Amino acid sequence: MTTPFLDELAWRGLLHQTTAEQPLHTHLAQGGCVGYCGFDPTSNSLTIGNFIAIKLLMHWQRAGHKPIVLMGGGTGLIGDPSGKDEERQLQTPEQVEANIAGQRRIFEKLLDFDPANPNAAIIVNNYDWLKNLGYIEVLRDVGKHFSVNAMIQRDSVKRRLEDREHGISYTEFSYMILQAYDFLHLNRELNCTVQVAGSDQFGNIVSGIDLIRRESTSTTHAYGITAPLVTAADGKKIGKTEKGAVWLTADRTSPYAFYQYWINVSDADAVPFLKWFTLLDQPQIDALASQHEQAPHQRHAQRALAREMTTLLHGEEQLRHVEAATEALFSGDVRQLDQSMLAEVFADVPHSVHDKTKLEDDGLPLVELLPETSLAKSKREAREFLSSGAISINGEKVALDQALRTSDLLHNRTILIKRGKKHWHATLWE
Ligand code: 485
Repeated sequence: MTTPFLDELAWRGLLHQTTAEQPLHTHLAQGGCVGYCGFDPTSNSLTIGNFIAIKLLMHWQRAGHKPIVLMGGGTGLIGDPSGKDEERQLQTPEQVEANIAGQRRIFEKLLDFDPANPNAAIIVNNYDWLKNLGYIEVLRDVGKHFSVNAMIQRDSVKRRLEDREHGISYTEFSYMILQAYDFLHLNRELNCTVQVAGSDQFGNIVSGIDLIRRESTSTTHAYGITAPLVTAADGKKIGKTEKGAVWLTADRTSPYAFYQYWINVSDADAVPFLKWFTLLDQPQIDALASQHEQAPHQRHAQRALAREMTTLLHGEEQLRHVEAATEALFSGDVRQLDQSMLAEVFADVPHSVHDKTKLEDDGLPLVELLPETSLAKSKREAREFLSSGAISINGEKVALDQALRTSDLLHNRTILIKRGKKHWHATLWE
């Protein structure tokens, strides 16, 4: 028996664990199943690390099943201890609300919400049902099914019990009960039978399945499917750069920086990343993999990865922009960049601010300016670089005695200086 969803995850290296293997296969083979993944809104955007879980839902939908995105408006007020060695800072309800709005835009881009489709995705917020639960009611109806003996054996809790210094509050200790209750609620209300997530959530998923078994009729079944917590080949977390995480929205990581992240992944990461992150199919990735193996320096795999990911998250028009910008930077032909792309491309290079009036009349000699930038330490060094022809202005080589003038300003504000092949500095004139 083949189950397109699990087969797809398996060849991509995205399948870590499932519950009840055989019954799950039979269940999925019926088609049109309802499955969910929960996201606690701890930020107003999501990172490429979170993308893996969204990808599970994308494959789920493409295999004909119905995805539910659960936004943890309730659980986000509590804080999941899974994988955290310290108690979390409580978020305010306003923060959680704003974060949900921020994350929603991402899901709307990546899943099909068209209600005309029988397997259209939907978004739910667990605050809607968790807020109405009464304490006495939960302790009697739900709490009785949870053994504290078992709860303290769970990794997330155990670690914190052993670590006296940090410990765990009753609040976070109770988190798994809420997540279990969500699964029960979605099972009852929306016939949801599958929960997908990263492997750190396996315990929480099993708690839900147990609760469903105890609370429902004997015919109800529920299953869990997890993806591995993927890491880069050097063992590091994916998408963490010196400048912080790589985000899925343009307000936190510009499309240019996003594209650059993918184009620069290591040779060892390129093919696994194609499988994990893109929607390219197996023959397409196999073809790229063999090109990559024969001529890694041509970076076909990285280029495809950058193209696919930028299109998925930012659209084709943005892809064309960032490809043009990348080419301009490579060839040095930066004069053609429009104002906003200029800002994106040079957002991460060293820059300095100068007095615009100095550019008037005879202008400002480069020998004087360079020591005020990151490119030369002294006038002597500046003279050396200039006379060896190492310096270019807005992409054009300059001579030793050259001065900068108002006519050199790009978009009336910026002059780009480059030393050698790749040391850029942006001067801003105000
Ligand atoms: O009913 C649920 C309520 C909340 C959650 C899941 C189901 C969220 C879950 N407890 C959680 O903390 N998830 C993490 C998060 O929100 O950041 C991450 C997981 C990761 C992957 C991702 O969410 O650590 O493995 O599942 C979607």
